Amino acid sequence: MADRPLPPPEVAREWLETMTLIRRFEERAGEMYAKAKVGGFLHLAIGEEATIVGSVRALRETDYLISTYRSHGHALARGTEPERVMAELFGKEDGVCRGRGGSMHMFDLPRRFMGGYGIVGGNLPLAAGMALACDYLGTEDATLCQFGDGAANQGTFGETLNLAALWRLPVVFMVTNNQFGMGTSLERHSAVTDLFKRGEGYGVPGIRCDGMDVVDTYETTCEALRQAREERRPVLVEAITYRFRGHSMADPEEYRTKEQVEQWRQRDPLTTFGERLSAEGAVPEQEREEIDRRAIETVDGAVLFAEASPFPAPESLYDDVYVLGDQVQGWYSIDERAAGVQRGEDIGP
Ligand SMILES: Cc1ncc(C[n+]2csc(CCOP(=O)(O)OP(=O)(O)O)c2C)c(N)n1
Repeated sequence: MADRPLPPPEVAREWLETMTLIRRFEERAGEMYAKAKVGGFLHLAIGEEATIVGSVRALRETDYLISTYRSHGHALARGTEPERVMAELFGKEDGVCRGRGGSMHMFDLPRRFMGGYGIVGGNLPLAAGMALACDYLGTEDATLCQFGDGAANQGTFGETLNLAALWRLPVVFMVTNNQFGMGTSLERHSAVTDLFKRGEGYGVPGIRCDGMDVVDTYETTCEALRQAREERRPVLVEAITYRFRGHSMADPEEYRTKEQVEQWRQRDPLTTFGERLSAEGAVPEQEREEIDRRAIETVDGAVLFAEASPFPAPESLYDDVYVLGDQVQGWYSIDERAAGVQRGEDIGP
């Protein structure tokens, strides 16, 4: 397919800047994980930058975005400060969730980035809820819900698409088809590998985009959002992409060959877009180096910020957790500050 025309140079440059920032951020996050600065899991989206930036840039500021555990890039693209994203990875107080969420649970309410979810497919019903709220309140806001090819096999996929079509909700479901659900390839986990066709039986039309091409992803997502917003019906977009790194940091990658990875790397979205911008005179090569240098500097600053931020105080452990009353801890929690273990039945009003 012929390349779609580039957007105006200043727009294209900003896309390249954001994609570069995500790449450099993810690389450094991986290094920090290896140095045990990051606890829990860490899922990198290196290789998926065009899918992230192309789709997020199609959103209005008032639209909602919801993603998965692989969502540092989504937060960055939505405008969350890199310092606060890195501090969250470090489990520090200045993180976006005050260090309580970690890598899998980014969240930025003012920017309408509704997270970061560890449960595969768990974000689809939530997205339908957001779209229902927008509809109910009579706004023109839409929701973009991103999930992986593996998640398309979850029951929540069918349940949510059915309801969204029935209630004509303004939501775009984007399946980020990076070819694998952990160590299981698309061909091994799915009978129908044209994932964009999966919604048809539920009344959700599908379109496909090249998720390695930021321009194609942007244009396709814009059209899907337009339909969702104006025609009041959900759309399923399949973005074809690839993750260059393992599923998470602990992945021996025995399910794919080095040759396959190398083949996809030839289509590295950052390199191909950067080279195209230079070839078409939008961003000279020298300026691309400058963009890269600035991204590295920003990430350096984010690491210093995260290092300097304090860990949450131990006594804040029970802050913001679900409780049954104003003062009373839930029966399932053990309040170490209390004299005895509280199980609810012996707690007064
Ligand atoms: C309900 C549920 N089942 C299983 C898991 C374990 N798990 C974590 S990631 C993952 C693979 C999901 O793959 P995909 O949806 O393609 O997303 P990707 O990791 O490729 O971005 C699985 C099975 C989980 N987190 N939640």
